[in-house]
Parts: sequence; C-alpha cells; structure tokens
Amino acid sequence: MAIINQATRELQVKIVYYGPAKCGKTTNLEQVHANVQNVQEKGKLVSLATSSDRTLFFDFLPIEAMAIKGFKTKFQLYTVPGQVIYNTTRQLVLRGVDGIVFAADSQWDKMQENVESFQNLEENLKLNLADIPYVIQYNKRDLPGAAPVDYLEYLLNNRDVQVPSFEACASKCEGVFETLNMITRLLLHKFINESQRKAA
Ligand SMILES: Nc1nc2c(ncn2[C@@H]2O[C@H](COP(=O)(O)OP(=O)(O)OP(=O)(O)O)[C@@H](O)[C@H]2O)c(=O)[nH]1
Ligand SMILES: [Mg+2]
Repeated sequence: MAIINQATRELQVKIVYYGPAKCGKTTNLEQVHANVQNVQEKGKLVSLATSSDRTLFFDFLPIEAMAIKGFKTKFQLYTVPGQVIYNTTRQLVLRGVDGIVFAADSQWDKMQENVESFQNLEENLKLNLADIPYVIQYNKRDLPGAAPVDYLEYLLNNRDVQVPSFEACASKCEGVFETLNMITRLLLHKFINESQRKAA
C-alpha cells in the first residue's frame, strides 16, 4: 500500500513486475538502473539470482523522482521470480503492491506460459485486478518468433477496460521507460484523485 507521509511530503509506491520465467522482468530493472536520468537519487539494484541468472527471490530497485505537486515520490520497483515453483515468493513480493507491470514474452511458444502467469497473478492478488493500476508490456519484439501484438492483446488485454500496453525489447532498453512512465502516471493520478476526494 502506498505510504503517504504528510509531514515530510513523501509518497512511496511499490511497483511489481510480474510475468512468466525469462520474459525479461529483471532486464527491465537492469535497464532502468543503467539508464535512469533526471531523478534525484537512484538506489542500488539488489538482485537475488541463482548462478544462471534466474531470479530466485526478487530484484529491488528504489528510485526517487522529482517532486510532484509538492510531494517527493519514491518508486520501489520489484520483480517476482517467474519460475512456476516459486509461487510463495510471488505472493510475498505482491504484498502491499500499488501497481503492476505485466511483462509477457512475445514468442509464439510462450503463449500458454503468458496466460498461466496472468491467471496466477489474479489468483495471488488479494485485490481484484480491476482495482489496481496495471499496464502490459509485450517484450522480446525483436525475436523472429514473436506473435502479432493484436493476438497478444486478444489473449491478455481483452477485458471491459483495456489497459495501456507497450511493445518492448528490454535488452535494448526499447519500451522500458514508456512502460515505467505509464504505470507511474496511472499511480500518481490515482493518489492525487484520492487525496483530493479526501480533502473535499
Ligand atoms: N532477444 C531478447 N532477449 C531478451 C529481451 N529481454 C530480455 N531478454 C533476455 O531474456 C533472458 C531472461 O531475461 P530476465 O530478465 O532474466 O528474465 P526474468 O523475467 O527476470 O526471468 P525470471 O527471473 O526467471 O522470472 C535474458 O537472457 C535476457 O537477456 C528482449 O527484449 N529480447
Ligand atoms: Mg528475473
């Protein structure tokens, strides 16, 4: 849950990158860490990975953004481990989540894993997915075996309210900041609306 400290005028939000194994969640955070600019402070990227670079527990990257409406905003970016066996860890990482980036692997042979991971997200979330801001990233667009975006949209973004979605090649940092900017924008809108409603 977002922490709003009125005394220090700080807003702290937690964003979780969710998606099937090897879809590129850790790569997104690595690229943000390597390329982030115009933020006052970026923290260390903490990765807890096995020797073969699979996320074992989670990655964590804190970034502090410019003041928005007088609030200093701290974004805490997390990834979950995509491998099916680490479900308890995914549930832990989701605790207190404010916004989600669902990263899908665009390759045709990953469709079932994408759909299962999306279902797994809905099962693990304590909230209704409709009540939490989220965006979808179609990653690995550079690979020859990538399915058309329309098909991915049909599979993963076919609810009453469609969410913003982005094509990406995270390993080249394409689409990484577009995705992050949109989820942060959705979150900030939500908090500004909520605080205005409370003030009214
Ligand atoms: N071709 C291509 N490879 C990518 C892209 N994004 C990530 N990769 C590669 O895909 C592999 C897996 O990426 P990770 O970021 O570790 O995937 P992950 O989602 O964190 O995987 P888990 O931690 O197991 O859940 C790595 O070798 C990346 O370099 C992309 O857009 N295109
Ligand atoms: Mg990972």
